[in-house]
Amino acid sequence: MQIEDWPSAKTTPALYRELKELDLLEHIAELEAFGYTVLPPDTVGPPEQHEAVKQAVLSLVSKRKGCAPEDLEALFSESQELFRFVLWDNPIFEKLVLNPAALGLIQWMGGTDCILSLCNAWIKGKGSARTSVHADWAQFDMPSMAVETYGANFNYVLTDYSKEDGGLAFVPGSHRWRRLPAIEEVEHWNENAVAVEANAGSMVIWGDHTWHGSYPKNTEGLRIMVLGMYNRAHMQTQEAYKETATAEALARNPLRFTRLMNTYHAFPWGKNGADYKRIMKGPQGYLSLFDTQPSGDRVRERPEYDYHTYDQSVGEAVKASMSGKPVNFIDHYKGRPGRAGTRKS
Ligand SMILES: O=C(O)CCC(=O)C(=O)O
Repeated sequence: MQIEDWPSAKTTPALYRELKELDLLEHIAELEAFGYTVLPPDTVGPPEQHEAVKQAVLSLVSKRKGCAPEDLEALFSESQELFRFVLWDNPIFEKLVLNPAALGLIQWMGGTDCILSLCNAWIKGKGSARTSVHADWAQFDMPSMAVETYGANFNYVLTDYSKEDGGLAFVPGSHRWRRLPAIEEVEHWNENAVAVEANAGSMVIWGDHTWHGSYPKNTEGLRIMVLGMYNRAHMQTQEAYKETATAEALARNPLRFTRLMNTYHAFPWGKNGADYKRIMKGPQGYLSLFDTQPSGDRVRERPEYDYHTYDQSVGEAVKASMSGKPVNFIDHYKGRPGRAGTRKS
C-alpha cells in the first residue's frame, strides 16, 4: 500500500519509509515476534568501522585500568566489567549512537524522540563470569510492564558471539509476558536461554521487555562489546548527557544528536514552568536517520536556569494562555509558545 504522512500515525510513516529503504522491515517483524533481532555486520558499517570502534574500546579500557592493551586478557580472567559513560571518550561513539540501522529500529520501539540513556563498553574474559537473565525494564516498582517499551538497546558485538564465546542469550517471546523474571525463572533460563550466533561487527537489538543474559566464556581472548541504551524522552537517563553535552559536541553532530542529548526537553522546571521559547527553537518533527549535516549554531547546550525566582511577566503569559480552550496535552510539553522560563545566562 502507499504509505502517506497520515497525521494520526504521527512520525511512524516517515520512520517506516526509512526503515524500508534500509531493508530492515524483516527485523521489525523479528522484534515484534521474538523480542530481539540481529543486524549483520555489513548493515552496521564497513569492516574499518568495526575495527576502529574495537581499538577505541581497547584504548579507553587500558587507559582507565592503567595497563597495556596486551595485559587486559589476564586482567579480565574470570571477570567482566561495564565501562560507564564512554560517549565523550572518543568521537567515534558519537557517530555510533546515530547508526541509522540501530537507531531506526530502536526508534521503532522507543519513539522517534527517544533519548540516549547509556553508552558503555563491556569487556569479559574467559571464565565463569556471566550475566543472569533479566529485562532492561528499569521501572522496578511497577509490577507489570506497559504495552509499549520504555527503552531499547543495541549491543555492538566487536568479537564473535556464540554460547561458547560467552555471548548474549535470549528467551524468545518473553517480551510478551510483560513482567520481570522471578528468581526461579532466572535460574531456569540462565541454562536454557537461546544463545545469539553473530559475527564481530553485528548489532543485537531489543526492547526493555525481553528477557536476556549471557553465558560464561569458555574460549580464549576477550569478549568486547559497546552498548547503547535509549529511553523515552520524559525519563531520567542513567548517564548525564543533558548536563554534559557541550555546544561543540552538539554543533559537530546532526540535529538528531541534540535530541538524543535531550538538551531542549521541558523537564525539569522551577517556578516559571517550562522554557517554551527555547523548546520551540530546538529540533522539531521527524529527524531523518540519513541526516549527517552538522547542526552548527542551530542548537545550544542546555542553559543554567534559576529555578527559584518567579517572573511575573511569565506568569501573566501563562494566565493568558490558560484561557479554557481545549488543549492537546499529548503534544503539550513538546513545545507551546507563550511561556518562558528564567534563564541565568
Ligand atoms: O552481554 C551481557 O552479558 C549482557 C548484556 C546486557 O544485559 C545488556 O546489554 O543489557
